[in-house]
Amino acid sequence: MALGGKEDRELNLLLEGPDRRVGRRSFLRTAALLGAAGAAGYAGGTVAGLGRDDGGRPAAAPAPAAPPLPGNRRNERLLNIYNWSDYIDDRTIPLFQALTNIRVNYDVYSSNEDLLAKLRAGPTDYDIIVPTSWFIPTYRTLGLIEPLPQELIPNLTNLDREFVETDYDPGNRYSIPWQWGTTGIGYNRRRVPGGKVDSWASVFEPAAAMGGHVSLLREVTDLIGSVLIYLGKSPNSSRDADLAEVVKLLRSIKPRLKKFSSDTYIDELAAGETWLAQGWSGDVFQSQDQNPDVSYAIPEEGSLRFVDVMCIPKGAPHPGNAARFMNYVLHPKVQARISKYISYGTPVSLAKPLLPQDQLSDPAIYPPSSVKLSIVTVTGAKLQKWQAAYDEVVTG
Ligand code: N2P
Repeated sequence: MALGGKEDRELNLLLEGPDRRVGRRSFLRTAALLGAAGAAGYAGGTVAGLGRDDGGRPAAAPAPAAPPLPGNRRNERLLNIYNWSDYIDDRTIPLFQALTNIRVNYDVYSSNEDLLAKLRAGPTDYDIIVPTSWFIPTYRTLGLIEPLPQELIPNLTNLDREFVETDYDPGNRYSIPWQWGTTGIGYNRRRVPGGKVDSWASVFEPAAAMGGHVSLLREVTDLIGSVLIYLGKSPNSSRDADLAEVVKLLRSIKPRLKKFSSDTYIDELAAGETWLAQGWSGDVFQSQDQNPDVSYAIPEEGSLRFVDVMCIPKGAPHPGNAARFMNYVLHPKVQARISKYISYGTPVSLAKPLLPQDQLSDPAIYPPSSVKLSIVTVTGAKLQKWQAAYDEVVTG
């Protein structure tokens, strides 16, 4: 039975169950439609360079003043989100917009380096960014993020303890987890030797027959960290000799690679153009949804585990609206909807009863503690060294 009042309406919206997963292309279509609806239906202007729907048109005449929302620097019912590509379902933004009458501009990137470079280049209008947790000390040192208005985020209490008691941001003063995952290998079972992959050797010393069908991540930390693990070094090494070995190995295999990619590999794996891709767990499952020959492996040498976290850039125009979105995302039903769709791990265990059993029991999504997973930390001189090693290989 449909419920009536405002609170009931909010409940109805939250209660909408996890939706089916649809491909990224359908999401983009949905987003375009929503953009049009947003432009017609919501108060507030447009944000240069951020809107997916302004298309260069002049901003519409201001709508009649809506009651101000506390906590913002600009009195606008707007929220500018900058998140990873392929990292959200197709319902969360529309439902949040309908629930709050806050219009969302949603923009995407596909590597921490791209995100950090954009933030370092000067002020942006983003209200939420989602770097990987191991970059938080760097963002703090550079003064690029501000404390969260926790009083507007009561659902913080839903977070699992391990995502609260962290070394990068104890107590979530600056960051709230979005989702977490692992780095591994997506592969096409019909194409790889023996139909199975269990070692980093498959991508870091690919068989000649795989030539032109292998891709590696366009992401400094994952690329350098995983090769260090493969070489038997510490995944956190910044020793010059270790990094020289990493560069040597990657340079030697570069002619066999199709490309470095941290986004297009999803479709390329699905299309059967790429047979082996270093990739992130949920991304590979999204590929598998389109092509059942695709599998995901966490190599036996071990790998990396990451948590991507929502932060508010310093001086953001709408920190209050950012907090309202963070609070919404921490609701178990919303967590379940996102997690089900993108196949990454949720930091809110209360969402787990709402997830399909096959996802919960999949060791590739929720790996048992026996799987060797490391967390890297990248700050200061080490970040520069890793970046230099990466540049030598990827751009050199
Ligand atoms: C989403 C990839 C996010 C994981 N496509 C990388 N931290």
